Amino acid sequence: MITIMDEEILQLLRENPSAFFSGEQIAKQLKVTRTSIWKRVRHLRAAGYEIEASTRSGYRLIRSPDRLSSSEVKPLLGTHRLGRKIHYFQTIDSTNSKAYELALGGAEEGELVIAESQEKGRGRLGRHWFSPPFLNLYLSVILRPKIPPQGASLITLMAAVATADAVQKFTGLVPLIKWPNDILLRGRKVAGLLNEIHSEVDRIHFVILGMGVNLNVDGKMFPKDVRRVATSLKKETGQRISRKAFLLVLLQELERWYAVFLKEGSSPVLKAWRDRAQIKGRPVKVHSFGETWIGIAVDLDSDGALILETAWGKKRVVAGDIEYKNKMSNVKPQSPNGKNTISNS
Ligand code: BT5
Repeated sequence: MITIMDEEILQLLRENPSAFFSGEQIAKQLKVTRTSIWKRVRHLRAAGYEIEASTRSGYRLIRSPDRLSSSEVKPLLGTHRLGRKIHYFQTIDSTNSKAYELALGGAEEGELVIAESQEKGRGRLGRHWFSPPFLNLYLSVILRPKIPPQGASLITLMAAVATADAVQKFTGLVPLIKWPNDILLRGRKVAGLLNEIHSEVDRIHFVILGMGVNLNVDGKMFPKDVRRVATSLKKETGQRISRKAFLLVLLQELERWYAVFLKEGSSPVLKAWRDRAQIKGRPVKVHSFGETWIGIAVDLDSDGALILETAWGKKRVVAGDIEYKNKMSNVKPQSPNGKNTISNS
């Protein structure tokens, strides 16, 4: 574990990367003994930091590992709103659960929870998110937009657009968004979003934007059921991805799109989402609250619901999963086996 004292030592070493910092100076600044500095330096080396030590001159930071701790990320951040405070964990049950707890306790807009791995990474509807250590990105962002709860799905769409833009800026590859919030490369999921809100009837208290992006995980590592549907940036580009560098781009894109959403409202977000999703006119099978609908995707409604043309007329689907079908003739029309969750538009 990287302690606060470790962070402070690193901060001092980073201030003047080309020069040595004597053990005595560091000890004086942090008001501890030289022996405890030496112990922490040994610990930092074991954690992957390359620190040169000279008996005469002191310590010099040569190279940092690809870690996403506050001291690694914050000095590089180009954002204003996002990341002013970073809660970092080597491992955690779920960054979303932690962010929710922090937000209930008064954490401010823009605070981030970042973990190197998740023991109970969560997908939507109680599903699991595969979260192996030190390979990918597991991030939750606390937002406090002054909007009614009905606007929450627009925040999800906004985050999907920002993630897709970040992937494209970083790799040059062009991702597609699959309704509601999967980011796909060559038809496989490279990122997923889990957004949770806490609200009263007419206003949101906070939104937790949960983002999982597969960066360096190898295809073979995915559990069998996930392997068929998932990919990573490394797999798609053939190159190892700097998680820190990707995180910086992702936060910049998210901050940019959030500002657009707050200033200009939903239309630029919906337009960008439609461009990225290319769903109009595609035959789809939709699973929503235990019901299955088959039809042609007509559009995205202004609140983010999917509008479907079915044999029973137009349907609005507010939540669920879709499968793309190549041709309508490949799918048998199926009548829904319930009501309420899908309403006539
Ligand atoms: C999602 O759910 O796609 C939302 C995933 C959100 C994960 C982030 S990580 C940080 C934050 N903290 C959390 O606890 N969660 C968020 P859904 O659409 O329900 O997709 C889940 C399905 O995707 C699973 O049932 C698997 O089939 C598949 N899957 C699981 N792990 C995956 C992975 N690493 N990459 C691609 N697909 C995966």
